[in-house]
Amino acid sequence: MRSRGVIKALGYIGAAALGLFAVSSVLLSRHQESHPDSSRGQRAADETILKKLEGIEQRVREIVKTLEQSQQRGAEQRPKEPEPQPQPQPKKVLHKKLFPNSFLFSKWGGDLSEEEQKEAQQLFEQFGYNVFLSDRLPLNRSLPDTRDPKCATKVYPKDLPTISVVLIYLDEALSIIKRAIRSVIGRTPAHLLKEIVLVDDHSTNEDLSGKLDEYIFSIHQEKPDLIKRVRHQERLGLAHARISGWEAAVGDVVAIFDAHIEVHNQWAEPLLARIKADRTVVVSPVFDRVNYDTLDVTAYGAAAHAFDWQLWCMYESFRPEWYKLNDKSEPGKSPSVMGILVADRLFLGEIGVLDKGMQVYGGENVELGIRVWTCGGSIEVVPCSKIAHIERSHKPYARDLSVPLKRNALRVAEVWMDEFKTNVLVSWNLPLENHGIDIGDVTERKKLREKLKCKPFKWYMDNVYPQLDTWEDLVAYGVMQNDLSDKFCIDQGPVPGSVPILYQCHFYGPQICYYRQSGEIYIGGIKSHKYNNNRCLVDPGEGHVPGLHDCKLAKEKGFHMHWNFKQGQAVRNRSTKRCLEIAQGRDSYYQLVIQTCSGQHWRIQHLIKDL
Ligand SMILES: *[C@@H]1O[C@H](CO)[C@@H](O)[C@H](O)[C@H]1NC(C)=O
Ligand SMILES: *[C@@H]1O[C@H](CO)[C@@H](O)[C@H](O)[C@H]1NC(C)=O
Ligand SMILES: [Mn+2]
Repeated sequence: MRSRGVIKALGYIGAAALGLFAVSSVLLSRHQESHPDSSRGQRAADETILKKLEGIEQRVREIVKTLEQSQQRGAEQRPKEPEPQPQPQPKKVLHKKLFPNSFLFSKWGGDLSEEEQKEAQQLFEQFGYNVFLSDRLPLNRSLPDTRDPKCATKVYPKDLPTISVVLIYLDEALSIIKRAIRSVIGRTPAHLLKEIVLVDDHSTNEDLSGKLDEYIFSIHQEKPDLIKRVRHQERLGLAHARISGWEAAVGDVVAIFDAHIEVHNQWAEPLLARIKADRTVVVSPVFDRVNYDTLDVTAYGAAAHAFDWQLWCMYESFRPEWYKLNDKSEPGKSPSVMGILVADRLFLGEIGVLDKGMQVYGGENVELGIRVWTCGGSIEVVPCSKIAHIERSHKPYARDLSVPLKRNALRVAEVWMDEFKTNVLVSWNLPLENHGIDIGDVTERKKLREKLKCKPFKWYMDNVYPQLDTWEDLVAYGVMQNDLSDKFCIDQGPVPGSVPILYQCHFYGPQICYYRQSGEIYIGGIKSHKYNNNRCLVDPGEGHVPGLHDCKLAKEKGFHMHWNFKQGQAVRNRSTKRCLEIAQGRDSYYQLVIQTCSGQHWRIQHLIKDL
């Protein structure tokens, strides 16, 4: 009786843990933008998952222990808690922590009164960063010089192009925008700063009208007409907002930034010098991270800006040539920009600025990257130019950013990716035909591509972004279901772990499978980059438990990892004569097993080539 109760509890919590994993893996992919470099970021993400699961395991162990103890003790009295010892009175008043689980207070705010905590937490939830603290820091606070030491010794020409700085915002905190303006004025040579263009994509907080007007008025006492304003009467989305900032700008060069930034000393000169030397280069500064809770600056090294097949942006190493230079102050070529971009104003216009058909958030930066490279320009990240950028805990555009990103990514694929557009559909687990998502009208963008005589996407893959895996021999993808039970799907199973399972279908990442021409079956995702490893279904050769192992490792160890499969037929390895099947365990639930083929049939959701 007793052990059964415990097992039930375990089973239930195990399922909850799996559910949590499904959700957390989805959430994590959403935050890739924030990671300093892809591999480091991914590792950190994996570690977070591991920690979470370890935490859950620990909880399970504790619960099991408690259950056992309480059952052993039966009606016995619980041992008495030790009497609390009188504590020496601290001199400082200690306030109760009202939000012990809020990320805002994990490192900050220990000395806040309860009233202050409430205010700070409310502002944090509204804006995604510490507005309470921002309101109390000087607008002209100094920032640490995080550049490579060589940068400070560089000398730039005096006669550089002028620059218009466009700050885009949507419901940003007033003090954050003021600090951005203050830093741009204070740290850009006055003869180069043509103007600051504020673009308000229809914010709703009232601070951003009256009080911001007052601040601008005070700046105009000293620098008349330095600040221009563009206000949208309805929300147009990030791409559109950026375009309207470009349209309002008149400087030789336009810099399009988020408004939750502060520029570092000498941020503009290296960018302007690069554009003066070659007007077809679109450049990006390097962002340092401003932590959303403490507003401290964490230095980031320079890295290329890139993306995966879903078009989430991410950091990536530069091409090998950059490392051979052995000079961290030198600009590096980059497949794309992350959103912050600086370009010759007229050149940006000639190649089509940004795609006005993009909605809400995401994808427009990748579209720009591919377009610049394939239509005659290039993109560079310039290490001597640094911007401190707040990584918000959440973004205001949409609760689930994957919805607009998916739609915008399909647009990019349709216009720019030729035969590789399949990969975007595959990565979002959409069918190749009739995916049912309205991507808007793309005829103008297709015409633009023709007019500019842009190179094919294959050229971009070969020459600009060879780290991206072409997925050329992929034949099928999606969830895999067995004829005998269509409520259940193959699932990667507990993580960490190496045993795939059968689990109620939820259609999230952990259940998506990929079948390659080589006979490999991946479970729980496919990596976009050649340097990352996938996890392959393996027949361990003995016993009935299937395995799921890093494919490269499995190959080295000589595991049986090649499967014959046709739609609606068996999944089988001919040489071992065994099949992936399902069988009822002692508890009468179906389990995933490897056994002598009994004629079971599998279906995979989508086919790329006929199977
Ligand atoms: C900020 O401005 C104040 C008042 O103008 C000035 O006294 C102070 O030195 C400035 N601080 C920095 C770091 O520039
Ligand atoms: C079955 O497994 C063996 C050993 O891994 C492998 O050499 C063989 O190619 C597999 N059979 C098929 C049809 O993939
Ligand atoms: Mn941002």
